[in-house]
Amino acid sequence: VTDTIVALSSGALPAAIAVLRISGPEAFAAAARLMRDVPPPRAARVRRLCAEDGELLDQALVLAFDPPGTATGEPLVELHLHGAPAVAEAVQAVLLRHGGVRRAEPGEFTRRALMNGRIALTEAEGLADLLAAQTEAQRRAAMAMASGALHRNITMLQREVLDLSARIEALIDFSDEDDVDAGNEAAGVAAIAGHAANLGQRCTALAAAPGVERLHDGFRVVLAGPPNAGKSTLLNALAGRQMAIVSDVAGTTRDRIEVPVRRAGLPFLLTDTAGLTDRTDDRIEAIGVSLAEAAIAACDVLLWLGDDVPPSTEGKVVALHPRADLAERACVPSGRLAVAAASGAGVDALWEAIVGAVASRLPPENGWAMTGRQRDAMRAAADALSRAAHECDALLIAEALRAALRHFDRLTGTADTEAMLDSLFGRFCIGK
Ligand SMILES: Nc1nc2c(ncn2[C@@H]2O[C@H](COP(=O)(O)OP(=O)(O)OP(=O)(O)O)[C@@H](O)[C@H]2O)c(=O)[nH]1
Ligand SMILES: [Mg+2]
Repeated sequence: VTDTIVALSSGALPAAIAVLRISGPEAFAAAARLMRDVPPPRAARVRRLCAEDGELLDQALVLAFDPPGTATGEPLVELHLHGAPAVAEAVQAVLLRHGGVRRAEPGEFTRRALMNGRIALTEAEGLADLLAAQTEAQRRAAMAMASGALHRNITMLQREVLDLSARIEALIDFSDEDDVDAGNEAAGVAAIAGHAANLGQRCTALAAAPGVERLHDGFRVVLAGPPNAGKSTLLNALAGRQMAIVSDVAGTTRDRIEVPVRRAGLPFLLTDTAGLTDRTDDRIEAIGVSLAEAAIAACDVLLWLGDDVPPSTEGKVVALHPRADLAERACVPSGRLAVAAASGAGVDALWEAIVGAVASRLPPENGWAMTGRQRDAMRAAADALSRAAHECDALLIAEALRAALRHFDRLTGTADTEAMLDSLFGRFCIGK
């Protein structure tokens, strides 16, 4: 038997309104303990909510929804209470005294929506990201995911692979019969392999969607260069606050200093590093240098403050001409962006360059970002399809296509594992 669950679905109290949600087979009966009569489905009514002894607890707007067309797919009642913590607690206490009613676990409403086919797994994942979204780019990517854009793409691929599967199974069945023309069969297999190759390419393209990791953790912008180049001064200017110590002593910065900053609706993680030098006999500075080298290796954007050639990195390099306010540095070499962090000159232009450097790694307008799990499953499907494309044996093609379908099932949640769902819904708040 399914429990009936209750939780506050609105934000922290006190607030103007508190929305209490009740979902499950006993939702209507539990709500009836509080009021004279539960309003008819989908009609908003004001009701006096009373405890069992008749004490008035609140006047509330009550909404009842009958299945299957509800958010959870179950009988659902919403009580829009006045947002005082004591009121919400007293009303919940009455509901919890009803048999079969308990408090909801985090994300349990959404989990039921998934179980009852009200939303797809990728949409639930998008919803989890949406709740955690802190920047505009995160919000847009999560919204696209929550609205099912990825799911629609997967469903389309799934249909085409199923169709190929059916065709290859038919070929296998017929090849048992003696009068089948071997040339025709080979042509049929080749056509199916060609189509599988095309589907595999489409999966690879989908798997190339940007990762949500960057949208969550921020693009890694690393400031590096020789000692005393002005890295820490520039970090402070970019962050708009005093984060790192500045001094004319070479080797001031030893630790990596990380500052999360939002700019143009994007999250960035700025990292100040120790000045790169091989002429130090200070053990601690040497450790700082190796930390700096590691940061450079893992960056998305390198801001290079040295006058020599920047180190080659995986990320984009923005070569700077720092301390441009000094008379002896008035001449800006070509290909260098002049900044004078001490006065703030050039800092806005530098931000533009940084945002431009990460633009290509952003989800397209209304595009979604993929989680690592989704990308793995999509890549595995692409691999299975390319296996099918390179195979001449009908039986092996059929097997590869079945493998691709299993990976799609993992993506859409039809072949869900409990552990994955637990970790997903653990990210939700209670009442969601
Ligand atoms: N005139 C001028 N001086 C600057 C500017 N930026 C930094 N400085 C000076 O340069 C010196 C070194 O600055 P820092 O920001 O500490 O340099 P750093 O690269 O972090 O140095 P380390 O941490 O030792 O590697 C300080 O005396 C700063 O005041 C600038 O834009 N203009
Ligand atoms: Mg420094």
